[in-house]
Amino acid sequence: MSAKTRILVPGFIRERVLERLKEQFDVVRIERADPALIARSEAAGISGAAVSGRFDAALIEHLPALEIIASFGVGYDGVDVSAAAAHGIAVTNTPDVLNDEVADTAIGLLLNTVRRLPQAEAWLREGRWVREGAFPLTPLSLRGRKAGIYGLGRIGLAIAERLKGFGIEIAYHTRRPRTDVPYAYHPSLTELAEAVDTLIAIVPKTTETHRTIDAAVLRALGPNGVLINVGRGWTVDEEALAVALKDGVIAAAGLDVFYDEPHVPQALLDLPNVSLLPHVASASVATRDAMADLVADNLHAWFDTGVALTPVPETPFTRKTG
Ligand code: A2R
Repeated sequence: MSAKTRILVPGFIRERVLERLKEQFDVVRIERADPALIARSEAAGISGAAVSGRFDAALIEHLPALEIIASFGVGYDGVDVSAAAAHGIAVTNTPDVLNDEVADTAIGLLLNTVRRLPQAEAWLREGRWVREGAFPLTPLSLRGRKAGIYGLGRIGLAIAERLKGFGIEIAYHTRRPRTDVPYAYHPSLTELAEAVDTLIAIVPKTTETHRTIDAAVLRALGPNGVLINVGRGWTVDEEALAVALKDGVIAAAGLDVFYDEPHVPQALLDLPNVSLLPHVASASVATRDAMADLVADNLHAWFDTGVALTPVPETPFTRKTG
């Protein structure tokens, strides 16, 4: 019998991924994605990898027989995709299966932020309803809001679908306008922020999106403005945001993602007009199971059929055999 294909799994990954991989492969575990943790002789026998988090060029270059890296999550900024592409290695992510969960969370975070629902619940739990009476009326409401979606991709579209149900007007900014949606397109983020009062960010972490939500964009959003971010913390200038929230440049923000997770700037923690979540947008058992299955299914498909299910656009490779 021929030896089983060997799959490297560095660092933490959902147990379900490991269970699914063991159906067909030999799984090689290392504590973290560090080439020093795998001897050259063993590295030479690794054909695939599954990862949740970082996989850098040094590790890629340490694995001469590596064909594919299956990354957990739709954002694959932790994997050095240019290094992978340069070596002809396919990279896969887990798109689509999390769209609805992330969009649901975005709407929940928007409601929490605008209607201050977490603060209202704390008011009840702290006995203040009994002692002091009704929770104060919220100055903000969803009624009459205009939403601007920064990144109208798979998840952005699912958010737009939900916002339609709330009777909210929708506009968007992407690099290229879409031809398949009725929403107003704005060629720059600042123009979008000027046109709306509710900015929802759901763009990937790339060199182009770094701290693009800055002081100027927040000024354009205006004093009734609400910022929601469910994409990457990388996209927001957090210092400028804290100042804008403190000085009333915008009204409120709801954030599920941060620049240096799990660290949240004290300046944001100190503010009453920001709703903060610990990066939970896709974090239900059902959705994380679906993501885990897609990681494993990509590896199974690659080694069974030579074609990955969800390769990222930078690595549209098929398997070279023989
Ligand atoms: O720019 P386009 O036309 O490629 O549209 C994409 C947009 N986008 C940008 N918009 C403005 N400026 C940029 N520099 C820029 N780069 C990308 O973001 C597209 O509308 C959207 C990304 O959509 P998808 O690739 O379908 O990603 P998905 O599945 O919606 O997930 C978005 C992100 C992930 O990358 C994770 O970082 C996060 O959500 O969980």
